[in-house]
Amino acid sequence: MLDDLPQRPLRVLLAKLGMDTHTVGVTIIAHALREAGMEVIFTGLKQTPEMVCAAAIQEDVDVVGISTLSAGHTRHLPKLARLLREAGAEDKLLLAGGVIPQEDQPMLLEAGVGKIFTMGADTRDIVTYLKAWWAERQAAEVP
Ligand code: B12
Repeated sequence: MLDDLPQRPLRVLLAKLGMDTHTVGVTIIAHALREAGMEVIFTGLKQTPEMVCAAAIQEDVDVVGISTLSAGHTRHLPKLARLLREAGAEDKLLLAGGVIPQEDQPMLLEAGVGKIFTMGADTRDIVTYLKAWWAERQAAEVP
């Protein structure tokens, strides 16, 4: 039934926050999402939460994906979630991936991160998760 709905491609903003220069994971994710038909915008490195929030609104994306491997996740991700909320953009899915220890995850989910994929995550699972989220979101928007 959902297949009958007119669907626009999911728009995803990918970003790296702070001084984290690990680029392999985010590059793989960008390719996987593009191959799955999604529109992907990569902000590049050394972004602040403020820059990412502004870009997410300006680019009108549905999903904000942060790749974090240098231990900045407990500082940057809650701040980004708060900025998105304050900007009225809490409907965007905040997605995180990278080196995020299990013990930090409940706090991040509580702070507004929608879903976390860590080291070794299969890109097919990430694509499946996003497609399901998008189908659900579009179904909810149908009057
Ligand atoms: C390669 C590497 C480097 C390379 C990076 C090269 C590059 N251009 O990317 C170099 C040598 C430069 C480097 C430098 C450093 N590194 Co380094 N590095 C690694 C290493 C060995 C592999 C990372 C990698 O590429 N993995 C492969 C990719 C495919 O995996 P991934 O990024 O995790 O992505 C997957 C998932 O996490 C997820 N994902 C990732 N991002 C996203 C985003 C979204 C939206 C989603 C949905 C999913 C998702 O999907 C991907 C597919 O499965 C890791 C160890 C490890 N096992 O992770 C250490 C590691 C990340 N590095 C580490 C450290 C400490 C450093 C340095 C500080 C070392 C130093 N003293 O200089 C510097 C920091 C540089 C900086 N400013 O950020 C630590 C980080 C520790 C921490 N977080 O607490 C690690 C974990 C090593 C360790 N065990 O201590 N590093």
